[in-house]
Amino acid sequence: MERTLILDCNDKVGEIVTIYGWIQTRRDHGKILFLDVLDRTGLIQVVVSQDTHLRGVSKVTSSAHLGGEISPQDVVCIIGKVNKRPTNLVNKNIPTGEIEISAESIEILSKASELPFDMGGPTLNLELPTLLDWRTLSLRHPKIKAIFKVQEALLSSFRQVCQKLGCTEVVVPTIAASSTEGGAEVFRIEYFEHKAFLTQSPQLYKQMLVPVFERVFTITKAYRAEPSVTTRHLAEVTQMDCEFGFTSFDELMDIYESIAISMVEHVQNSSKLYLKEYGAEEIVYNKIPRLTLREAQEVILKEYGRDNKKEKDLTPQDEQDLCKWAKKKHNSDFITVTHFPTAAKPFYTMPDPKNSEYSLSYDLLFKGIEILSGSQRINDYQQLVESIKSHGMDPKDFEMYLMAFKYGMPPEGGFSFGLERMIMQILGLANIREAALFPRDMERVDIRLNVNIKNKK
Ligand code: AMO
Repeated sequence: MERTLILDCNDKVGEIVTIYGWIQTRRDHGKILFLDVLDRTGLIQVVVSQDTHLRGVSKVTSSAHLGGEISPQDVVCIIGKVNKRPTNLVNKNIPTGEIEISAESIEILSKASELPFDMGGPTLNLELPTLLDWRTLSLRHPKIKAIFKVQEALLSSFRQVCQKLGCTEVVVPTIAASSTEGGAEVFRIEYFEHKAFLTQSPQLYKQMLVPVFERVFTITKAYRAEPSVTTRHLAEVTQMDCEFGFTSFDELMDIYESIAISMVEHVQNSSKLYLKEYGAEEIVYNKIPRLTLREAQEVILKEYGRDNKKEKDLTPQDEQDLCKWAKKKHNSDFITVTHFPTAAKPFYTMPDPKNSEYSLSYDLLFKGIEILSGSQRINDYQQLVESIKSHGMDPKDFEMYLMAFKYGMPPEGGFSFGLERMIMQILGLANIREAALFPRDMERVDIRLNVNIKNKK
């Protein structure tokens, strides 16, 4: 018989259906056995009685253990009748809560080994390292899976908005001959007989593509050799990047703020059930406040009593406090901070023509953490060559990149959203590792590595 997806059983009351899926839980109640069965569309309760025919189930013991050896994560094919549940047994928490299947036959298609922990509860009560050690299994739990349905919603809305803005989607290399963001946090790799780097961001390539497409976007991996363990840093990050030709500093901020709002709106509309599972608060976004770094540091001093006015960046505590302030004063979960010191930014960042000590750069903070950064870029060839030199690098290492500027580059700029940080903040996760399917950090590449770790906040 043709397969019926579990969610579609809602329209098949009184009919015989065939469902395929995984056993989520089994509950033995004397002469009746309840199975929760899960497929890609959802979960349904299946009632097994003594009349149910068990195919491929070898150890069918009588009475108490109806269903014999059926156990969680077994892959099954079940044929049965869809019935309305008695009113007092309706489960309002699931979309199939008003129905159940009375099983006529069950076949085990793939038997699961005994599980290392209970996967039947509404949450997986495991420490993060255990959750990650058993990733293939823990991802199957509906509450963990929900994180990656939110990820999917963010990715697809980012893509849609960028397409509407006239950006061409590009795929760029992650192996490069030079580093992009500066600093020591770069992975060196052996590339045949040469040295190369894993890209810290798609930065140079997206800029090189502006004279080709004018507006581009990419969703790509970026690598950061962070030699410490924090709750907000990964060694492999998913970045959602844009680059726009013929745009001013203010237009760039308008654009990324509208993309952020569109993504959040889309997630709030499309992923209500997943957000509810995490008790995620509704996200508020009126007009997003914009402060320069120095203005933001004034707020920190006035409202929170910390004098960081000489610092070249925000501290993690500053980010949290500024977000609290933006919520209280402006009813916004977002806040933009601009004009970071030029000396502290990568070589491609445009100094502010009004005061070159500061740059035309911005960060977007969301619910206590930076989720995006970017800038207006230096688009003049000679100025860029000088900037590379003043950052202690050799323009010869940037030959291909500089070529794009030598032959006609309009005023341009862009930005990059960190996907995992967005998910973490939307769902209120305690650790960014929960927001990556297979997170990489200093102590883990799927399996735990044996390393000395520095901890930082
Ligand atoms: P930046 O280095 O600020 O800027 O990165 C952009 C965004 O990527 C995310 N991010 C990270 N997330 C988790 N772990 C990390 N180690 C990590 N590093 C970065 C953050 C951050 O805001 N090329 C510029 C962007 C541009 O100018 O267009 C860049 O990479 O959310």
